[in-house]
Amino acid sequence: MRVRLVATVLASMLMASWPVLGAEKYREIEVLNGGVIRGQVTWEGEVPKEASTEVPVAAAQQAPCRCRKVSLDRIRLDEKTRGLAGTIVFIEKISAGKKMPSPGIDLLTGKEALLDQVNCRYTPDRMVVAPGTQLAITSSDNTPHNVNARMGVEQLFNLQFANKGTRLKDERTSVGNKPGVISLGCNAGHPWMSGYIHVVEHPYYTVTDAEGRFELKDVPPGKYKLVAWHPSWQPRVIRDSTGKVTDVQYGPPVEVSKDVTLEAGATATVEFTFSADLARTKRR
Ligand SMILES: [Cu+2]
Repeated sequence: MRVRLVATVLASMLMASWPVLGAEKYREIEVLNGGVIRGQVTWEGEVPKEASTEVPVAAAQQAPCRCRKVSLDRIRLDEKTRGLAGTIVFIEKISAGKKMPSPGIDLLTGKEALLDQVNCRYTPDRMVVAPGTQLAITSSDNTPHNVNARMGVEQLFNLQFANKGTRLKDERTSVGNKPGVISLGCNAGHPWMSGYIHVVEHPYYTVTDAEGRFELKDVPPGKYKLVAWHPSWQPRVIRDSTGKVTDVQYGPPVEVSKDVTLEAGATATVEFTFSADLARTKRR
């Protein structure tokens, strides 16, 4: 098992300027003898307290829910199975396989990618889309927001939402053509707001369900590296001298990878284990 922390500034800069030339482009083929890769992502040991820090919300920042506190909600655990929900699982490199959904489709749901802001959270807060996706973005909150989208050090867009129901109906916002992970944040007084959009070139991406289980179908036989990606669970909450929360700094996402060999028409099972130590010991 290999572990790495991604999204360091240096790596992001390198990726941002790395030429795509020479990279093998994904080919769509008819998968006749495909197999299934399935498994579960589980959490081992204690859940760090920071993962569910409750951030007090000042009156002026409150959404229609009038919530006084917002949980950072970084670890979504099924108590019974210890399964970790919301982990994105994907094949790292694959040259050919099933059809890639059109730009604009969220690969995790199979539906149109629509980003909403609900009770001062991005909904959904994890998406996977094709390059060239024109994203629909709206706000259901009766409070000002902005969606500040960055890939590494590059700002892709920064949209203002003055009030409830602000829907860019006919307008769409491009996620660009560069593969990578876009992080979303709000600078309008909601520093805990956090979301991630993976821009990807092949369709073998999925997300773990409430019990941490995942399944990738129609995978051509072969040897692959399977990756489990989590947005990290140890935020730093910054307060001013009066105790008011001024910033929430999330750590770099955590990736765990495993090698898997899939025979034609077979099912391969891969189990991932995440734990608090993973980020602490492997941080660089
Ligand atoms: Cu906001």
